Amino acid sequence: MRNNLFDTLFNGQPEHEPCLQLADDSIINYGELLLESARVANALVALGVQPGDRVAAQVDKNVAAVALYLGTIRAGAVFLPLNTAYTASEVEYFVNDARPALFIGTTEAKDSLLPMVQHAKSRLETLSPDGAGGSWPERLREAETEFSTIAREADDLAAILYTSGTTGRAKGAMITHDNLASNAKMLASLWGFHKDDILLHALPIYHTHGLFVAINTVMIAGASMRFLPGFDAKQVLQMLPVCTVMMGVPTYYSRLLALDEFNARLVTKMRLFISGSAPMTLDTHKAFSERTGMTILERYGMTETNMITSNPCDGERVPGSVGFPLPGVEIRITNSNTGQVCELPSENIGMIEVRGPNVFKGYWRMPEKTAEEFRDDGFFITGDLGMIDDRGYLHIVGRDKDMIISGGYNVYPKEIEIPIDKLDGVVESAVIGLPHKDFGEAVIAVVARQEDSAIDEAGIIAALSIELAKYKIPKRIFFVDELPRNAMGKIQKNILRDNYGRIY
Ligand code: MCA
Ligand code: AMP
Repeated sequence: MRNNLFDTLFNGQPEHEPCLQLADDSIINYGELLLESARVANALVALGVQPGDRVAAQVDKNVAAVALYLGTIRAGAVFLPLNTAYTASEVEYFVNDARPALFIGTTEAKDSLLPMVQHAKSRLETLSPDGAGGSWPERLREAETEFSTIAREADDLAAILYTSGTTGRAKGAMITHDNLASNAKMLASLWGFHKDDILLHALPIYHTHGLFVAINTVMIAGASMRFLPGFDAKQVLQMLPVCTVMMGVPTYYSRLLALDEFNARLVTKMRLFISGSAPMTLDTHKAFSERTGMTILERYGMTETNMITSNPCDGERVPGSVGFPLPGVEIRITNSNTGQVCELPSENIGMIEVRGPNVFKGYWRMPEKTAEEFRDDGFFITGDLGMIDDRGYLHIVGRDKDMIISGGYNVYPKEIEIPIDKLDGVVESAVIGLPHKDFGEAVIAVVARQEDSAIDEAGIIAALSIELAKYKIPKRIFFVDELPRNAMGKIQKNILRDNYGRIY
């Protein structure tokens, strides 16, 4: 198949119909996005960006960022979005690993970005928080508004999204045009998206959830979005009455429920609330149904696989379950020790594995890591533990990977343990996730320090803040004389979780 994702998304959309409606009520219609994405594609070509080259973007959420995504795809280049919370040292790793031909960063970060971007022989352009200022809009002003979209093969790369790993070293998930096109088509149909739908979009757009699940699904259906700069519960309350669908991480829903003003009257136009990226508690599900009379639809996905399963739109949505595999997607449960496939239907708990057009091509320049995470028959090993009940609903019951999900963001303990262990006065550390009312799980560090060391919680947090994004910084640090180990010498994080789980 030769078809650029861009053409799939824009196929037949009436140009005068709205696509984005901003918080100030201004509307960007499909036609304008078509022109803006052409400008972006032309500007990229003028800078020498070739099909297959990476275009990295660490920018705020605005219309220019959406056009940058669409224009990059249109030019056949590979979009590489980066969380604006990443520090310069985190970004340096991505730049050196991905070697983007172009890096678009915020105007504020220009001075810290320029040396590393130049060192990687890349080029820096800047974009202001509102998307109107910086060197990038200057370039776009000179660009033509027509562009003949570059044809791509189904398995050509459309995007690389970095995802942290157990070793603390982030891996670039290579996502193809067909991965995204097939998932968007499937989700739009499964969730019944139509052109009159208005999605309340409060998610960040540098991860799968806000970028692909939200934007691609809306666009392929010719629907529109209320495009908010971020999640602000009060602002969301004001927008709910004019929207028909909302997507969010569980924290969004628990924050809404914390507001007394959130009630059924505000959601009379809403037809669907979707949650994912992290487990939603039964309490939140229940409180939400009681307050609104609606059941949240929970779905399950990963950066590497896009969306894997979803509860039905028409049919029973089972709280605590993530539903059925999307059409065309296969899942199975295997024994996490032996890899043997569990017979279905089965209530055995094991590793969730997935195969289908949604599953990524592999990790960027990490063939061994890619091979480790795929079975010979093409199934991808998710690292999530689950079981399929006798009605075919998948339930996620835990994780085989040592990962914490805080407010929908994944954090791997190693990323934090490595910099803590490097500090003077620290013997070793263990990072764990503990239940947290707002973020679902919170990052907590337990540190064994040298006897004479004066290092304290504030000192460690200050040191980490230079290196790590804020959401990875431990919410608390506890000190111990030594960390508990088993007979094999492995730190027993379960004991730490039990000890501190009670007092957090
Ligand atoms: C902000 N902080 C956090 C988080 N977010 N700490 C831990 N976990 C977080 N997620 C820090 C802030 O920097 C701040 O630090 C303090 O916590 C309180 O900030 P607050 O104002 O409450 O935060 P916020 O700006 O309101 O952000 C919270 C948020 C945000 C709205 C829940 O984290 C968010 O939008 N999360 C969505 C993540 C997401 O899109 N995930 C999808 C990944 P200080 O006090 O020191 O300043 S894609 C995925 O997972 C797969 C594919 C899937 O299935 O979807
Ligand atoms: P990411 O690496 O950011 O793509 O996050 C993917 C991980 O988020 C999955 O491997 C799951 O552990 C988790 N996840 C996503 N959706 C759900 C959900 N509905 N329930 C529980 N965990 C989820």
